[in-house]
Amino acid sequence: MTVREINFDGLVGPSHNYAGLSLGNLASARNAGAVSHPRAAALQGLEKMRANIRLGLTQGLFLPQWRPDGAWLAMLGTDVGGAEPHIRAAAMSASSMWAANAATVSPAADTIDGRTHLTVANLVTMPHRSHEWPQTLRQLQLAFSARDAFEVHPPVPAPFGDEGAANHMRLCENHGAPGVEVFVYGQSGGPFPARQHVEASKAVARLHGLDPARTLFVQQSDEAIAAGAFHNDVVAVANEHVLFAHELAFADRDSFYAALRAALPCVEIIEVPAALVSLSDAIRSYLFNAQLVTLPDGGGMALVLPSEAQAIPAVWNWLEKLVAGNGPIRRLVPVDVRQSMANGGGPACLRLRVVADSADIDPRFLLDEAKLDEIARIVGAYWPEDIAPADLGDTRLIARIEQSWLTLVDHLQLSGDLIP
Ligand code: SUG
Repeated sequence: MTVREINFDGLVGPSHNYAGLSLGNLASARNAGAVSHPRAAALQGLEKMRANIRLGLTQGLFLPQWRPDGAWLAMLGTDVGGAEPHIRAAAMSASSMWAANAATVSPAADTIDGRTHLTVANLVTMPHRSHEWPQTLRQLQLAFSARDAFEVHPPVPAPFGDEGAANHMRLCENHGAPGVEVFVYGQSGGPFPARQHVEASKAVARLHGLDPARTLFVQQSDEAIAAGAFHNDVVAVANEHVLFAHELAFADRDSFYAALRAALPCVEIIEVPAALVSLSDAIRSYLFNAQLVTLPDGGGMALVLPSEAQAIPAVWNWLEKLVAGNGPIRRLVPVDVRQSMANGGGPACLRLRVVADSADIDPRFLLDEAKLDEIARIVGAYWPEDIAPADLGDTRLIARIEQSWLTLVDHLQLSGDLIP
């Protein structure tokens, strides 16, 4: 049995658009009303997955969701033709691409019953994301159906907001060893909502059967949320024994670091000082919204980060010094995910990490380069090239979005399981 970290990326769906739906997400607000490019967006995501496979990593996939979400609209007593524009936009959202918000995952080595536990995130704070979980849950139940290896939990009930792995970090000596799980929650963020509630974090930790001595609940700083860090993964990322974080990410960093060092003495904390990289530059560049990955064959760690980080000299200079030193992070791998970035989603938002044996996972959710080529061909042939928010009610566009999804799902032999 080979347990390794698998990154499941959410494929950008054919309805990807910029409707400005996420309060507190500065990129989403800045690009509200812009014309989106769903085909280019999905191809960018697929190239990121390919680059990770070429780094020697194991790659999985979550499918986009059926849009418009007619079941949700029906619960609101309407349909896509009759809905008000903001409700229609919410029903058309492709936001499930950000798989870091799909679920929280506790690997088998951390849980009391020795199985990997996943809790689908309720995403209740944002209306356009609050209806993602039923279709996400369905995919999780399929991908992780092996009951001896996995337990998939339904969402924590509202009103306790849960945004999944975007507010969860795991530190350990190596991926298969027992870890320390860190749940980061928000309390207030000035004008912006705190999307992860401590009640939800604690519920997930209990449901997963984590050891309280190896579980930390840490408050995100109000300042970070107010500056636009609507999820912790915008200001911090962890992998194995390394925590890479902005100095202002946490409300009480000294206590957090002390507790982390006590629970995992081998931890290495790499902190970026605010004097060198301001919170605002960190959020503009999304340098922390990186995939911090362990390269195979003792190659150290690499930071797969958005190419936007190269455009801000304070950020790029700091990173170049970091990899020139003798630390655990040896390589910078910039990737172009600009279409997702324009809605506030960097490389780390687009993936959910699951530590497991790939033999236990439904192979329809695992990728190799040949499968990537086929998916790229379908995206190239079907995904719309452009969408302006005003087009979202257009019946021809809707028919095309539906056809794109059906073609992909059929190709991946998931029609029988995913079509209601
Ligand atoms: O929830 N954007 C997403 C971005 C999520 C990023 N994920 C992580 N940080 N892990 C969000 O705010 C855009 C909404 C729009 O269509 O305007 C949006 O939902």
